[in-house]
Amino acid sequence: MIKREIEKRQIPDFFVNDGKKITNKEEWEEHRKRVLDLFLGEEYGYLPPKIEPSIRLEEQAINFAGKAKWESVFFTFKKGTKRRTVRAELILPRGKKSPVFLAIDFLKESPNKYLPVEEILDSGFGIFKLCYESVTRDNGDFENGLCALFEGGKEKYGKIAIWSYMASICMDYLMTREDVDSKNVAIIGHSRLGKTALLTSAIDNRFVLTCVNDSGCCGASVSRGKVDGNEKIYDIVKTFPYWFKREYALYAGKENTLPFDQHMLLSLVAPRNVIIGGAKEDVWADNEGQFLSCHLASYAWELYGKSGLIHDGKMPEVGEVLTAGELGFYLREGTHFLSRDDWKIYISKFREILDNEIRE
Ligand code: GTR
Repeated sequence: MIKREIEKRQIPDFFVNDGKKITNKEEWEEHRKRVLDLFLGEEYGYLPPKIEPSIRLEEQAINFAGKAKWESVFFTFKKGTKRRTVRAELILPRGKKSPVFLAIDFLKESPNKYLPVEEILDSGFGIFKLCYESVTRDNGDFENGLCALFEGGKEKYGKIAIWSYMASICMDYLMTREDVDSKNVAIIGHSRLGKTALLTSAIDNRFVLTCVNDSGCCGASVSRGKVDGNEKIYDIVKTFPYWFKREYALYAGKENTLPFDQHMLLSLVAPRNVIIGGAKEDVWADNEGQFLSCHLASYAWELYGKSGLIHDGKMPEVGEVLTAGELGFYLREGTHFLSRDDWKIYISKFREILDNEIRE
C-alpha cells in the first residue's frame, strides 16, 4: 500500500543532497541543517533572536489536595522602551524531582478540557503549561504580545514560530529548576499547537518526547496528494495566513514545487521519541498523510541505528497504537480533540522512556 501511495502522491526522496542519497548519520547531520533552513525560510519563518527574560514567581493556593505545588511563572522581556510579560503555570508533584510535560495549551485556565492536570500529576509527571495566546494573539496583529519586540513582523515569520520561540524559552527555564528532571521533558500540543510542538522539537533538541496531536496540514501530514475533505495549503493560508511566513502562500495549489514535504520536519526530531496522534473522524487532518509521513521520516531514525515507525505496511486500524519504535503513530476513535485517550498514550510512552532509562 505504502509504495503505491508514495507514487500516487508524487513525493520525491528528500534524503538526498546534490543528487546523492544520504546514507549515514554524519551526512544527515550536515544535511538536516539545510532541511531546517528550508522549513524556516519557506514556511514558518525564522525565530527571532532570544531575549533573556527576567522571571518572577507567584505561588498559587490551589494544590490538588496537597499533592502538588503550583507556581505561576512570569517572564518579562524588554527591548528598548517596550516590555512584555508572558505567564506560564508550573504544577509539580510535591516534594519530588519530576519529569514534565511542557504543554502548549489553548486555554488559560488549568485544568481544562485539553489538560487533565490531576491525572497527569497522579501519573507522576509535572506540567509546565503555556497558554499560546499569552505569547501573542492568534490573529494577524504583529504588534500584539511578544511580537511587538521583534523586528520584521509578518514579513519575517509567522505566529507558529513565535509560539515556538516561547516554548523554547520555557525549556530554558525548566533547565534552571532543581525540582524538574530537565533531561526528561516532553512537549505536547494539539492541532495548531501540535504544529507548534513539532516545529519546536525540530529546532530544539532538548525534548525527550514530542507529542503531536491531530496536527494535520502543515504539521505532521504530508502536503502532497491531498484529496477532497483534507485541508490543503490553499485552505490554511486563506484562513490563517499569519501562522506562516507570507511567501508560503505561493505554494498553494503548487505543493509539488515545495523543496521538502512535512515528513522532513518530523525527521528533524530523530533520533528522539515522537508520537503522531490521529483521530479517525478528523479527515481534515489527513490521517493517511500523517501515517505516510511517519513511514517516510523513519529513514532518519534508521540512520541513527534506531527504529522509526514499526508497522506492517498497512494503514493502522482504529485503536491500533504503533508506539514500539522511537517514532510512533496511532489512530483513535472519534473527532479532532486532545482527549484523555490521547493523554493515556502519551503518558504511557513517557513512562516507558523513563523505565528504559533506569534499566540502562
Ligand atoms: C483548523 C486548521 C487546522 C488545525 C485546527 C486547530 O481550522 O485548519 O490546521 O490547526 O484549526 O488548530 O484547531
